[in-house]
Amino acid sequence: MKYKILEKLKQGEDFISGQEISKEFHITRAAIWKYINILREEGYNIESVPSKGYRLVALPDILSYEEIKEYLNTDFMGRNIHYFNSIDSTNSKAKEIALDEKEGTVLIAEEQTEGKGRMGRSWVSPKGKGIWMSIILKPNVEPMKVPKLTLVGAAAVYKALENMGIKAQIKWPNDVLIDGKKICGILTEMSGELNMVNYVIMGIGINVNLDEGDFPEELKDKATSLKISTGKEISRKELTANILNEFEKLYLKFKEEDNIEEVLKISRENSILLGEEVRIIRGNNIKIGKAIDINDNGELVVEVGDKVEKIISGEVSLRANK
Ligand code: BT5
Repeated sequence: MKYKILEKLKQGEDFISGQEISKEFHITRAAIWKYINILREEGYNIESVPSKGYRLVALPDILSYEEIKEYLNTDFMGRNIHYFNSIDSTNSKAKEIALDEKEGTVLIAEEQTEGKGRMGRSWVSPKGKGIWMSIILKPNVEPMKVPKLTLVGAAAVYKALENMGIKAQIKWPNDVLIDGKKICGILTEMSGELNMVNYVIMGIGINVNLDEGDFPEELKDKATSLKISTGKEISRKELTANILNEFEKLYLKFKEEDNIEEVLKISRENSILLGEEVRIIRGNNIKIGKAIDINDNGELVVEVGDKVEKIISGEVSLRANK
């Protein structure tokens, strides 16, 4: 009911009387008042004037389905959104519910208190400033193909930013950068058996409107936000929908045709690693080589001495003294 009232307020440019709402939805004035207050708590600025009724003054930039849907043009991606004001980690929660949810279900939180990076690292996710979301996927593909999905996610973020006039770069396999600093990280987690995928959780974190002070000291040199780099606030709901729109198209090609051509093109043309010296870090073992390609399987090809190595996952970082 509250969303029906919200829709009605969104349609009207001027005040809508309590009587009109009450007649249309067959509810009492007291009930309308209750729903209006709930909407206000969610961040909607609704003015009420006794003789005139209610008027929506401003829409909040919150990441509920109600706010995202007007920018969405997907078939199934993001059509079912679980929205949280605060949560430990959207990836952790997604894993709890994945088996019971449809493919394309998205979990989004305004804040994460225990946001996760890869290999037990943490992800800074302050309230109302970023996009912290996880997409539940159920591709009927061999588990060994799943690592490619991280590249699909990064390419979708790249394209969505491009649609909004922002130029980014991709650091294989899971980072998106601006001016050499990280604005997005992707954490892909899978549950599967030897030859079958139960589900994949694709966690995407984007620093949208964070200010310098939102980053801990140790990240200030390595991380930035869209607001810091462009000098203006970016609509989180528009960007979220844009990512889901782009992701659905690329994901369907991956899943149904095993085709990641466009993803590879984007990854190669906008790679921060290709042509550079990289460190391949596997536990205590560190090798130095030159990244020369991202091959058709989505693996990073690195020249180490006179040998060529293909890297599927693992930690690859740019040499610090580059
Ligand atoms: C990642 O890991 O980049 C994956 C991040 C995935 C975050 C999303 S948010 C929604 C979903 N739910 C979750 O709990 N996680 C996912 P990795 O490559 O391991 O990078 C982690 C490292 O990046 C940290 O050790 C820090 O150095 C740095 N870092 C932490 N928070 C950051 C931030 N907000 N922006 C940029 N860098 C950050």
